[in-house]
Amino acid sequence: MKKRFWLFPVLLALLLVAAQCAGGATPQATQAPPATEEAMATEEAPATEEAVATEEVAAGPELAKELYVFNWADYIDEELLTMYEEETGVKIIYDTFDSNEDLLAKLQAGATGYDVIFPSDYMVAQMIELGLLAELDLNNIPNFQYVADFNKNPAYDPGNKYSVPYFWGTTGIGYDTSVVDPPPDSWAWIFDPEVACQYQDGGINVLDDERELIGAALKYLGYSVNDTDEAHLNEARDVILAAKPCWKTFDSSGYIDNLMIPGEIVLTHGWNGDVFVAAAENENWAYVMPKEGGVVWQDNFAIPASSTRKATAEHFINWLLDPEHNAQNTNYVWYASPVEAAKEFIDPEILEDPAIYLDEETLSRLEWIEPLPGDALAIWDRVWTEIKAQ
Ligand code: N2P
Repeated sequence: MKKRFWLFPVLLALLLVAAQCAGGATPQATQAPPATEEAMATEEAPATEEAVATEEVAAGPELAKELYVFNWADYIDEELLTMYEEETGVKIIYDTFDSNEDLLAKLQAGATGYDVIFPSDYMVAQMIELGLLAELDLNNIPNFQYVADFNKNPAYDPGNKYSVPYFWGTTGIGYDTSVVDPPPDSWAWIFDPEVACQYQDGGINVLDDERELIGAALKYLGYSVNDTDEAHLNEARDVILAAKPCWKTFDSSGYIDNLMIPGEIVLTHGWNGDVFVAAAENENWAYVMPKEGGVVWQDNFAIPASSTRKATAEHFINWLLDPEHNAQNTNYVWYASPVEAAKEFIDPEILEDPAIYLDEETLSRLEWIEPLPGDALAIWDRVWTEIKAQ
């Protein structure tokens, strides 16, 4: 974990100045009293938007004028954002991050403007521990009732006090069937230079993600993705450094586009939905879970403790959990939805794919990433720095 506490006062000062210059239109740098949300919606919204907001949410909360949403790349049907804006009059300011560690670093650096964020399982636990998340009022998120039992009440957040599931999926290998032959069945296709370097010219991408990439190398070596043994972590580093010259890119936020460009990438360490989105565009793409196993994960909606628009954030979360909105999102991103009642609106091709809605046998070969104790995290961070430095 990068410690950037020194940045906090500097950023705070900068944000305060910026907020004053822009008349408060930038992310909030200070905690506003609860009444501010109300004031923003009723006093500042243009007359027409105000009318829409009042009509649509007659029985709901007063909504803020703006909502700052911070998500993974390629992880929402942006048409839904427009629909939400049109229905409510709330303007969404949307931005993306590259990894859980990137999200955490931004919050720890004092970025207090975000209202809705999407940490994965282990990062929810880590953020709760650090006091970075606001407690949710599930009464304000009635569509939570549609979330499947499998996805509810997770070990990383018992009782869903701080998070509500967004999507869940797996991490494995995507490959271009017209080039990669025989099909990969092992992490050797990424980590054994003898195999991987055959596809060096075609192009190999790996996720630029500490827990995912070191985790995959640990799986290849027969260890757990949550291993804390320094010797094993050094071994994983050496495996990665030996294969690294065969790889073209470390990319987890723009790689879908590259999979769609002919001749750019033929083999990728990747998240299942991302590969399926590429496959919908180019049918040569396929996804496989290596025989050594891989990662199963669940990403979540959460509200930073610093958010000053909590009621609006809960309203937005509830809106996206609405079965029809949720199905529209699922049909766009090709990840499994936790919303049981959305299933009747989800494309059968997605619903019936056992690599998206996993069967028990597949699940049994997968591991969840768990939060690491501080001393182990320091070893992981050192190994990751050594990997990226060379
Ligand atoms: C979507 C990113 C999926 C997030 N592009 C994996 N946790």
